[in-house]
Amino acid sequence: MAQGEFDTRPRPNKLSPPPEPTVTVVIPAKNEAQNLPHVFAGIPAVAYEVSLVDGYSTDDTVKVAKSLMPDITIIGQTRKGKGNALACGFAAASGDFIVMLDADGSTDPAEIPRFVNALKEGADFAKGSRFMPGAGSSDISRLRQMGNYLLNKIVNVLYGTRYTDLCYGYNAFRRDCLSVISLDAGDCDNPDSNSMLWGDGFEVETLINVRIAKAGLRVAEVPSFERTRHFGASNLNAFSDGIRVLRTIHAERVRGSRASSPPTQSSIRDAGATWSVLSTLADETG
Ligand SMILES: Nc1nc2c(ncn2[C@@H]2O[C@H](COP(=O)(O)OP(=O)(O)O)[C@@H](O)[C@H]2O)c(=O)[nH]1
Ligand SMILES: [Mg+2]
Repeated sequence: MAQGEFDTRPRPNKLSPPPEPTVTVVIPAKNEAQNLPHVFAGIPAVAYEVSLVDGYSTDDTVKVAKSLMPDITIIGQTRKGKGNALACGFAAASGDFIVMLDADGSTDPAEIPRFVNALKEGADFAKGSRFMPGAGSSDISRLRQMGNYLLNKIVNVLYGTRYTDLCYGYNAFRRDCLSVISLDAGDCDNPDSNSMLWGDGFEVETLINVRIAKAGLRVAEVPSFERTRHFGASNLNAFSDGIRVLRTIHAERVRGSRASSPPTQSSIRDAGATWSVLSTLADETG
């Protein structure tokens, strides 16, 4: 620069806020072509990385997803089940925060900021709940609600947790929780649509909740309203999947404390999850 000239280039502001965390939304989908327009209408694609994990759909799920959201990442799964789909989606996610969203229209994308805010405020795991003030469900049957209540009680007694909704699929977490959640995504080059490991089915949410609790991470429960699935029927069987959940609770108990923990401040916290609750919708506006 010549003498007497001023450097007018913008200087980095030492006080500038840290960059906003990036968010990946992982959507397991099995034959949900008819429901995707309702779901995607509520997702601002520019704000998030969106990944759909296809469960060997025989309808136009993948085609519809691509046409509605050309930037979407489509992922194939390696085995059978919603849990395996989530494992594959998590393994490919690049966001700082990962949000789990269903493809049937029951989980409302408008609630995503609620989950993201809970993580921004310091939670490691933002756990959706249909059974707290400001929450609800028009989708859950009486039988499933009863089963969920009992299984939830068992987990709370065994693990000293304060969950209010064990078997709910709307959750979000910091990506460094992945080492604690520790799901086996399998081999993408050799998918086997017939095989299923523990954790690959609907017991996946319980597995995640129990592992988060055992690792002593910080949990914030977030009120959520579960809407009725728009088209089609649930893939869940209250009895057989309920038994898988029960066996998962037992298996995780037998395995004892997991050795791995995420390389965050959470790992130096005392054992036993700490809790906070976003109990009013007013919390979102902050
Ligand atoms: N990729 C994939 N998605 C699945 C599978 N099973 C269920 N899902 C998806 O997981 C979400 C929840 O499943 P759903 O059948 O609605 O179960 P419910 O909400 O517990 O009644 C939906 O988006 C389904 O399309 C599967 O085997 N593979
Ligand atoms: Mg559903």
